[in-house]
Amino acid sequence: MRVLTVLGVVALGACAAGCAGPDEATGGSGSFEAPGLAALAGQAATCAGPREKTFALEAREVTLDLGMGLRFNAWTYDGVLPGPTLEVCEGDKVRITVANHASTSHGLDSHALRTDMRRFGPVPPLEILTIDASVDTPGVYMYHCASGPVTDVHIKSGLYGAMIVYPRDEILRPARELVVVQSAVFGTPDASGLIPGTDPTRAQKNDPGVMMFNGRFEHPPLEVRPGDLVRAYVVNIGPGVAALHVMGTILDTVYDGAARIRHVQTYGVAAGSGAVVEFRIPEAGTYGLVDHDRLAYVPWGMVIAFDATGGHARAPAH
Ligand SMILES: [Cu+2]
Repeated sequence: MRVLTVLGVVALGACAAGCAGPDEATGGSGSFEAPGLAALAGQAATCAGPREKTFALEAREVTLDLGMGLRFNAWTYDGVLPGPTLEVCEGDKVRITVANHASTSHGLDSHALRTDMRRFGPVPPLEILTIDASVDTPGVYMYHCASGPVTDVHIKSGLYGAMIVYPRDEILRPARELVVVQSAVFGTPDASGLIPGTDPTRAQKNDPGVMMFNGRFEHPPLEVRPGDLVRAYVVNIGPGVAALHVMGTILDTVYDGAARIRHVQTYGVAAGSGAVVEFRIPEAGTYGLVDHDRLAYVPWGMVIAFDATGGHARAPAH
């Protein structure tokens, strides 16, 4: 297994292919684009779109490359870990379908919905679950498999993702945006680096083999400039509380439900919850988003680096 250090990660320096160009940086907005990072449509495009939105997901069993020489026999939505980010706007009507192409029953429970939980399934293999509901509360929410008493193992096997409900009337500040989904793998790799599936005993004890952001152990540094505002839509699948911290700065604003919390060094996001966090890049340098209670996993890549070493002057007031 290839092990990186914090400095090793942030010292990668030059931005990997797919990072935003210089014209998009300072004072810029829009989704970061990088390998392994889901691009976002964003509030403006999502809220300008049709007020009825349909998401067709597929439950699939796939072997995923997690990076650092490890692979995982995962249960997924659409073959990716985490599942696709579902972007909707406050007041939208939403239809979510899950076509079950896996070998056991699966469903879908989105925390953004207020509806009879029995509508979340599960459905057996080869059947399609359909959920119709509306979304009325802005925020970033967890969605996950719903399969009765065995839901825990299904979630821990990879059936989870983030759903963003953008506010319709409150226009968000221009920012560079990304989704951060924190989760874990509850298994042990074999000699070839394959984690053959979820170990039910470890799952029951909430004893992860390794934890990760966005279903991967490797994250290319994201290019930013001093003065940039970064907005992270954070969902914690679990286990435990994610102690969200950005090394080198202070969280400017945390949106947690209806609350607006200012100037926080570290913010706790419970398992099964989400928060939208904003921070400004104060000066040229490198910054790292971590779970401050899980720094032990940094050598396994559990850090997202922001690279502002492009040599630009310190930004004015922020
Ligand atoms: Cu399931």
